[in-house]
Amino acid sequence: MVLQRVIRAVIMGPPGSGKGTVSARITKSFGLQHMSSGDILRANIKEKTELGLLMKACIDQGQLVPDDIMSRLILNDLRKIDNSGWLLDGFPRTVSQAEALDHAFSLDTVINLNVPFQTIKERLTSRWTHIPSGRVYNTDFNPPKVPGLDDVTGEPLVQRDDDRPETVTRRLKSYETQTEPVLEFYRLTFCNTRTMKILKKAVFLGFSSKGERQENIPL
Ligand code: G5P
Ligand code: MG
Repeated sequence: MVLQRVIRAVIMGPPGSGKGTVSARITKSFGLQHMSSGDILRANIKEKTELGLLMKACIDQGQLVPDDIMSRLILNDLRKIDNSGWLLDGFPRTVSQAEALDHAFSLDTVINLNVPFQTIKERLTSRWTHIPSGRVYNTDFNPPKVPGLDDVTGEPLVQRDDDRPETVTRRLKSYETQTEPVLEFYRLTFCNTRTMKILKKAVFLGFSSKGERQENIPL
């Protein structure tokens, strides 16, 4: 029996940077489950669940959903697919969410999409979405086969309520103030893990943790 390694990863980047688009490609290539916090919230809004009704105004105004609600929602869903590899898109978005995830699961990697804000604004004005599946199109970059219709189901595509220019500006602002610090959180977390690996290897090879030759140890 071949044991497959379970990969757990996060994809980050400003609103409209291409997280959904890139995730679809990565999850297909690596056989991972794609979990998008935004898609989960939009499905709740569409189904008019209690959560969806409560959160709609928040999302439409470009504000973040409260941390405790979001962390509980995503961590519960992740526990249900505990044995599978997954790629998280849109979560965590604050340091508090990153800490909650860190307590529950250990990550293999964090991918960051770095796209200039002006490019994002242009992309979002021409984005069309199939809400039930989360599939995204762009009239310039990847248009649907039939204009206005989803390639798989043939159902109508819509423009997201939070893609209005003034809401996009608010989402980008919230990204700068609340989500960019998460990148620093991961830089420090991964840097510490890497340091621990170096130290463990140093001890294994007979070097002291302060040994001068640490830089020679292959990582
Ligand atoms: P979402 O749904 O997580 P955002 O704002 O993080 O929303 P969004 O808008 O879904 O991110 P994306 O997934 O990063 O963007 O980008 P995309 O849809 O794949 O691509 C954007 C466009 O660019 C598309 O038209 C695509 O075709 C095109 N494109 C992609 N790649 C390229 C490329 O390489 N070249 C070109 N030319 N075009 C390309 O969250 C929504 C709301 O839910 C709440 C918040 O209110 C949030 O605002 N929320 C949370 N609140 C609190 N905590 C959380 N963890 C939350 N998660 C969601
Ligand atoms: Mg998305």
